[in-house]
Parts: sequence; C-alpha cells; structure tokens
Amino acid sequence: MNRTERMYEDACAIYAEHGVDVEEAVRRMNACVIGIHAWQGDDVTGFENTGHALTGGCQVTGNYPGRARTAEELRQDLDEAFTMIPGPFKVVLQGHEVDCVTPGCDRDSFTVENFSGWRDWAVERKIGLDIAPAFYSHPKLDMGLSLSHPDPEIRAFWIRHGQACRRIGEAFARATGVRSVCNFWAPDGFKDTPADRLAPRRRLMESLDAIFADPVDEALVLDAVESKLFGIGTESCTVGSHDFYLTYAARHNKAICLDMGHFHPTESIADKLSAILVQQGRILLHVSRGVRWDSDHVIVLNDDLLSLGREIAACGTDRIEIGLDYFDATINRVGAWVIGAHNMRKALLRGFLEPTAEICAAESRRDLTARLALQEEAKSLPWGAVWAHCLEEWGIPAVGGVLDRISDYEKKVQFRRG
Ligand code: RNT
Ligand code: ZN
Repeated sequence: MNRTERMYEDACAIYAEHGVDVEEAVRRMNACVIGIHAWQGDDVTGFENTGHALTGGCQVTGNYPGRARTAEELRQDLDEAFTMIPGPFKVVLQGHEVDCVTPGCDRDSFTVENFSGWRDWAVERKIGLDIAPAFYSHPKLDMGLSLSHPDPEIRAFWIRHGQACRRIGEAFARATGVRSVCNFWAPDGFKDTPADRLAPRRRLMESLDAIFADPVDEALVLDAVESKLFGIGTESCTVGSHDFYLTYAARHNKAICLDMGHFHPTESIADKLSAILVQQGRILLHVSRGVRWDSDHVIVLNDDLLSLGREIAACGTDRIEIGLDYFDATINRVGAWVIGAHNMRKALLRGFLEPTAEICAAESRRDLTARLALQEEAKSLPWGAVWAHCLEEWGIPAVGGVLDRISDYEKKVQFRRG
C-alpha cells in the first residue's frame, strides 16, 4: 500500500468518527457535472473575425501568449485541459465562438451549422454542450443597450440572436443526448444616472418574452437568465439587475443564473441557494471570483467557494447547474481551466465531507458552542488525503506533474501560434 492509500485509509477512519462515509461523499462529488467555460481559452473574443473588441462591460486583462484564435485551436486546448480535469464535465460556449460564419450571415441568423465542429466534437467525447447568446462585442450593442434598446430594429436583431441560440442549444442536445443550458446575459445598462429606468426594463422583459415565445423542446433546452450588478461603463444602472431577473425567472419558470462576481462584495451567493430553491425551480451558478470588482479571477479555495460547496451539498445538486465563469489572460489558459476546475471539485468534496449530521444535531439541541466548535473542527479534517486518493483514482498527476504537462503543451502548441 503506498503513502496515498495509507493516508486515505486513516482519513476514512477519522471521518467515520464524525459520522461521514467518505466513499459516499466521493461518489456524490463525482456525480457533479461541471460546466467548463470555453471563453477562458479565447479571452471572450469569439471567432467571427470581425475585429470587434470585447465590449459589454467585461474586461480581460493580461496578454499571456498562446490564446486560441479559432474554434479548432480552442477545442485543442480544451482537450489538453480535459487530460487534467476530473470529470464529469460539459463545455459552455458563447454565441460568437463559431466554427464558421457564412458570408452575409450575422448572429441573428446563426444555426447549429455555424457550430457544427463543436457539435461533432462534443458527440465524439460524449459530453454536453451549453450556449450563451453573445449580446456584446457587436455594433448592435448600441449606447450600451441590446435587448432593451429603444430602436425596435436593434431589439429585433438581438431577439433573433437569442432565438437562434436556443435552437442551437436544442440541436446540441439532440446530437449529444445531454440537455443544453441556454444562459441569457445582456450587458444593458447606463454609465450615469438614467432618466428612465422603467422603460428599458419593460423593453428587456418584452424582448425576453419574444425570445421565449419561440417554442423549443424544454426537455432539451434549459433557459437561464443571468443578473448583474454593474459593468465597466454601466456603473450606474444595470437593466437586468438581480431584482429584475429573479422575478422574471420565477414568473416564467426559468433558471436564475447567480454569478459570484455580480453582487455586492459582502453578499453571500451561497446563502441564496436555499432561499431560492425552497420556492423556485433551478439555479445556474457562474462560479467566479471578483477581486475589488467583477474581475473574473480564476477561482481559489477561499471561504466563498467553500461555503458554496457546502450549500450545494446541503441543497442537493438535482436543481443546481454548476458552471465556471472567469477569464484570466495573465497565466496559461489551460492552467486556468485546470486550477479552477480542481478548486470547484475540491469545494464540492469538502461540502460532501462536512460532518453535517453531527453539526446539525448540536444545533437542534441548541448547543451552539458545540455547533461552532464542530464547524471549526471540520476545517481541519483530512480532506486533502481524500483528494490525493481521488487524483490517483482519476489518473491525474499532482500539481508538479500538471505543471510539467502544461509547460510542455504551451511550448509544443500554444507558443507556436504567434
Ligand atoms: C458577464 C457575465 C457573463 C460573461 C460571459 C462571457 O459579466 O458573467 O456570464 O462572463 O457571457
Ligand atoms: Zn457570468
């Protein structure tokens, strides 16, 4: 028996003293599908090759060499990342990360044929494929407005793009056999105090109603709507605020997308799960890390992420979709996916390893001293020995081996992209 197995056996015995079945916790962690966000690999640039800069209030900082310049290169990088990311996972696309654009074709007339390389790639790997309409980085994002723009022609263009993405998601699901999440985030907002907040919000609501009026098979497509607090250039008012979308999602039975960078820095996203799920259908998580603002840093194993893992374990994963959403161009982009996906799975593992029964029992008997002591004790239980065991089971090397692989890949592939 090697050191990892000896430490794992000891960990199982220690957790058992706290009423935790480690194998059951690992099984539950391994059942969680994580959405790997393609846009970490291309800096949210997309592949329409129109030269449009990233707009919509998002910002990608850094110029680490080797960014994927085509859908083919992006799939190559994702394949490399998958050798180091424990499954199960799926891939999430932006609505402009196309394989090809037909001349004269724009986003409002995209079909699955514009994403055929993605569809076939996902089918071959037996993984699901989600899509998010790209209501940004396009001339028709005008004055910071898309679906809520006062010009009906501009709204109609974006409504057609939203409808196109839902049908593309439906085609993905038919091909892969995995339901596709179609997540709607519109960057609409105002840099300074708007005179009228009501009219743009009514227009956004009516545009979404028009998008969703186009029927798709709801067994194949799960619609989600994503709120935001502010963006660069929309600091004073976001049309699609949390109040707007939480209400819209409840009224129209859509999933609400909670992005961890889209709330006030002191707000706990973890606390929102039970508050919403006890009344509402489903939640899509965009697991991210804001540093001073919605900076979309690679996620780290901090208290926010650990709390999220604990609440996901407590609420159950049947109505929670887990998606990563960050973009860091200061480090190797394959490494960014791997580090973030590992941290997401570590947070889930720690959530499922939490000695919940023991802690809840203390709370039930109103022994709040024991509750606090046991909550703190849980932090020093040997979860790392369980994680090391999982890495061996998955055939994924420890960090040194991962870094060697990333370094080798960037020299052989990414750095040659110029
Ligand atoms: C923007 C939202 C949204 C984007 C992607 C690129 O702040 O988080 O999910 O990250 O559409
Ligand atoms: Zn997001």
